[in-house]
Amino acid sequence: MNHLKSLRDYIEALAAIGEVQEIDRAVNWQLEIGAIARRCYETGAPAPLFNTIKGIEKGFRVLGAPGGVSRQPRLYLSRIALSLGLPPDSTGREIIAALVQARSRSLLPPQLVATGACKENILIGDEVDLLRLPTPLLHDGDGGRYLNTFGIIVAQTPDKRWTNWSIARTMLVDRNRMAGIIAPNQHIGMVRQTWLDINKPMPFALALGVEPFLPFVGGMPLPDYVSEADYAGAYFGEPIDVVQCETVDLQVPATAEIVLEGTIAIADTVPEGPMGEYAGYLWTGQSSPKPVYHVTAMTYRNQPILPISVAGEPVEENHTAWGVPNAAEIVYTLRTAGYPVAMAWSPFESANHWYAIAMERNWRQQMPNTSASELCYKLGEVLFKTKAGMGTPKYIVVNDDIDITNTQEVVWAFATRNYPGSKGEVIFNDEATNPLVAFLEQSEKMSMHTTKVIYNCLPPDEWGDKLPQRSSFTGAYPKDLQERILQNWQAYGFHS
Ligand SMILES: Cc1cc2nc3c(=O)[nH]c(=O)nc-3n(C[C@H](O)[C@H](O)[C@H](O)COP(=O)(O)O)c2cc1C
Ligand SMILES: [Mn+2]
Repeated sequence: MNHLKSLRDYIEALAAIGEVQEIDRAVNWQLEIGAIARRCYETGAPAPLFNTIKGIEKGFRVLGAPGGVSRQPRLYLSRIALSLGLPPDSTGREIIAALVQARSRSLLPPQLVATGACKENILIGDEVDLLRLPTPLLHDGDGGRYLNTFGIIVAQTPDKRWTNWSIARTMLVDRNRMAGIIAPNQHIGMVRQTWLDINKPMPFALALGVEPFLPFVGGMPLPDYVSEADYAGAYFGEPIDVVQCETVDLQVPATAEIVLEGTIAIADTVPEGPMGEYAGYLWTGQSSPKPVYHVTAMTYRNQPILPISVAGEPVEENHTAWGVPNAAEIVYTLRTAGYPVAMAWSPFESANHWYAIAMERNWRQQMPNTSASELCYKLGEVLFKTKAGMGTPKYIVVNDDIDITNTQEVVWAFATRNYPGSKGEVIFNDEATNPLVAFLEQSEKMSMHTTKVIYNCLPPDEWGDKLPQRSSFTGAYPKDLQERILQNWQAYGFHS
């Protein structure tokens, strides 16, 4: 495993495979950066590294699309793979396997080191000035400039037993304040509640520009009380290096580009939002009061790089750094409950509203006397009791003869194997939900409960374990003929 220990190591690894585009021409933080990054997501172009930003001091930089997908052949998932320490041409299956395997290893807490790159510049109290940072206005219609879209927020319970690292957006307010979403059913909200219970503001640290694995663990729905840093250590088989903060008793990843420290007010709020979101919509004009982050220290590397995620239509980091580890957590959760799950994946086109789950091909032998729809019901009963099943309303269960990382195959399975009505749609009413799911009714956004569905796209019970032959290149011709044709492809006159 190639553990990339800083954002700069990651950028170097991207450069080696043509996945980063340095831009020296001066760009505007007001919409131009966001629009360029958006076009990169949508065309699979390299991640843009903005070296010169108008009105911002020289050297302060922005990295767009750090977790986007690539249009290069065989490198579609390369940003995800490199972030996870895997070869750049890894498949979705290999990526999920790596994340799942690490879940059964012993947790490995981070290691406190004396200092790190994030301490090259230290500004405390009145010296803090967030307005110096190249915070972009990401979309036309956003309620403000978003400073945090890809950084890790460190939150710790007062008894210090649980340290949570997660991603939640924060909007710039002024030189020493931000405001952001703190959902009560996310761990940051649960940890904050333990501070509200003792009537104290919650200390926080926001680490921006961290080593590339950490946003993926920040987006992973690990169970309550599990510290993401400890899972990251288990994943690499070596602890993550952290350094002590200056003004709060918290620790942050040592190689972070920028660290903001402070406290989240008990009651103080300001209007936040709207912001273009991962479902692909921007609810223009809708802001709401959100807790204020008061910043008491700002430390940064020389020539700091702020990575950003420009949320919106797929594929951006919500779909990769949240969707992919969420799928791995679904596999781990269902396997731990005893179900023969081969693979799970979020078809990126679904904007995190679908997860596909592939059962081992012989699941019927492993679970005799269970119909396909009974199996779907059992899976839902497990999933919807855990955080792994909280974020998403719709699940598509297939056999592992379907490559669920290929959305074309998922759609084909849905179309040809799903029986309309109660056999094909296993409904769960009144389940806990993430309020950002696009189709929720207003009352459901408030109650954070909605209807969820498991689409039974398993081979129909009458087919049993005997699937019809697939009528395709790989399914309908002898293996030796297929190989001969592939070898001779250019000889026939085809170019690719
Ligand atoms: C790029 C990106 C942006 C995200 N933005 C938010 C956000 O603004 N609010 C939120 O609640 N979750 C957001 N998430 C999802 C959470 O990170 C995810 O649900 C994670 O599991 C939360 O951490 P926790 O499990 O420790 O609560 C985002 C994820 C990614 C990858
Ligand atoms: Mn957590």
